[in-house]
Amino acid sequence: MRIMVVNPNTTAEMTAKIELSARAVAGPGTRVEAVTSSMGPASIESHYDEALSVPGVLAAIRAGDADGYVIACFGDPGLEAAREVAAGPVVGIAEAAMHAAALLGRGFSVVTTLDRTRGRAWDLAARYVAPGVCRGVHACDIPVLELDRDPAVTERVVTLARAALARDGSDVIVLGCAGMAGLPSVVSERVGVPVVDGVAAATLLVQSLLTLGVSTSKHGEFAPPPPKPYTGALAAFGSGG
Ligand code: 2AL
Repeated sequence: MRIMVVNPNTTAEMTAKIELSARAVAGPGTRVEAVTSSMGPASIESHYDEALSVPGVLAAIRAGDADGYVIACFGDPGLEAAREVAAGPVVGIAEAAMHAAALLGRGFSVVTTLDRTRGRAWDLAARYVAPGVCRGVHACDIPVLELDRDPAVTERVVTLARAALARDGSDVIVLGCAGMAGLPSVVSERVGVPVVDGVAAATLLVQSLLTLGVSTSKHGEFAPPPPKPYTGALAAFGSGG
């Protein structure tokens, strides 16, 4: 089977890291290809960035011919729209990580990048898991594109994760950015609880859905969108009409 992992930001170095993380867990019969969005923000750390990342995500998925898709940004940008247009299952990394974490303990804490992204993480937790399962969302205050460059990242995430576990009374840590994909084992070893990276979790969830032989229901809400013309910069996204 072939899984396309879409990096919704336009930074190719980050895509390479995402691809490594997805390939590290994919089964022997699974081919993983990570693609960088062709338009939009270099990193996603605001509602504005997130909104403007969605056309690139949808363009990549519309052009893709994989069996299933991962949206590799912790805001899960464009997830529902992607389900309408993709031929196979689509899973977001926040969705996958939070569902996985909820299977591993009574409650989890999210460790993310900038303080301003915490609201989106809380919104997604309210959507994906039962009340009280997400116990806290904590920011390490490192911008997405600094995650690779700042040698203090692991230490900051470990310190924050320890404090989060104590303060929130949680059992599991969720890493709240695709740029943290390389960190789960080192953080888990240091902190002593399961640490979930959404890129790996989403890749394996898509692989599982494909192995089960199931995909997004096209019965109602996620049927292909009604054809109509689109104008201006979005003209290529329209059809028929
Ligand atoms: C992210 C992410 O996963 N990719 C990106 O560009 N921004 N998430 C975040 N919380 O900063």
